[in-house]
Amino acid sequence: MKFETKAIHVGEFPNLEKGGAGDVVIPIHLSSTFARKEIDKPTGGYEYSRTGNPTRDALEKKLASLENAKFALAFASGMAAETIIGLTLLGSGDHVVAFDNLYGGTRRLFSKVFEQNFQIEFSYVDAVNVENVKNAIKPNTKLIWLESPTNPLMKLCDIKAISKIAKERGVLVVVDNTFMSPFFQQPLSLGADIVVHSTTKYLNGHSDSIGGAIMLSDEEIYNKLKFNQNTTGAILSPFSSFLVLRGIKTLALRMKEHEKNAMKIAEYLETSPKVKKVFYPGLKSHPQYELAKRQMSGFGGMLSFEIKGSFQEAKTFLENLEIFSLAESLGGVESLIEHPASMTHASVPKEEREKIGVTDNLIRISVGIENADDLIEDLKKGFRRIDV
Ligand code: P1T
Repeated sequence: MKFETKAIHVGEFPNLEKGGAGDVVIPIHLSSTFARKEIDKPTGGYEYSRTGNPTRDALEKKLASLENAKFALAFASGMAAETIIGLTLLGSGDHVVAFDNLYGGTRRLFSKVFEQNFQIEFSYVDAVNVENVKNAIKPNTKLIWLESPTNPLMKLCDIKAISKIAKERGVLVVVDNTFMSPFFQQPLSLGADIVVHSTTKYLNGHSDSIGGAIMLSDEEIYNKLKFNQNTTGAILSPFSSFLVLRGIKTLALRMKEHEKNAMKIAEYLETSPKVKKVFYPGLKSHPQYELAKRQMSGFGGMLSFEIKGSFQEAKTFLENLEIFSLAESLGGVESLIEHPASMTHASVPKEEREKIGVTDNLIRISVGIENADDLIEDLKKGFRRIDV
């Protein structure tokens, strides 16, 4: 089955057997518990909704199929999914090699929880250069944690090359695939072991639910993750599961539109006299344009740029737009714009932010699926308010 067909049907084939109502859309099973006739036989396999729920199950089947994984788990948020990966695969004294440019909340989880509370050691490297990752691996390295493209600088890393090195050294590779969605990139097919998503973003696609997911094919690790998810209760609710199931049905259509609009906006920004630099992997000026073409089947809807000037120019520009909402998050149908240094990456210390390029004049856009001409007009309106 091809991607678009899986996105619509997997997990939701109508039950036409005796007793099945034939719903073409999986119902929202709100029941917190499931009754049984015999004490040792849960009816239909379900006991209690923290452990398993039919709506969440349907979503997990769909999520697994989109990443060509055997298994998936749906979580209360992207951060909950990341936390369970850490709790399951890491212990005191272990070491992790991580891309130095990651979502700020992920860096916060690593430094304020895993490092401080559990004595797990992190080396942050510029994974654009595979050698940096290779050189950072130590005898106690358990995981390599990647985003590609990164949030917010749109840097890429070679997932295939890094996974090959990791395999040789017995280290697992986790890829946060939130920015591309499985429509444009499938890290497991490139050799990664575990994929993590904030389903809050493109998978749900409508900025109306917080959720996370893990997809993988290793049964032993899956069972451990599932055990810890059930034990800690980090599950996605039935209603949110329904919203993500519904969102995924239009993922393919949405991603194509996000990309089309992002390309137009990136090209426009490159011509604007108020812009210093644009970061979008679909531009030939992107230093990893060739890798982007090889590793992904599209370039996505996220981009960032440096405005000429400083914090004040960025602030004036951002506060004078009408269609773009000045808001954190991404991946919804509506365009969002934000200032990483003050918003999504505020928890990263200033010195570290500047070292990795999250400067005060950096602006990030999640390009929605409105008409691109209207979006460009809105940006022009903002630029007219600044004098550089
Ligand atoms: O917000 P939550 O669903 O918990 O997901 C966290 C997360 C994980 N990974 C990536 C790459 C992310 O971008 C996020 C959340 N990011 C934002 C809220 C943001 O505006 O970048």
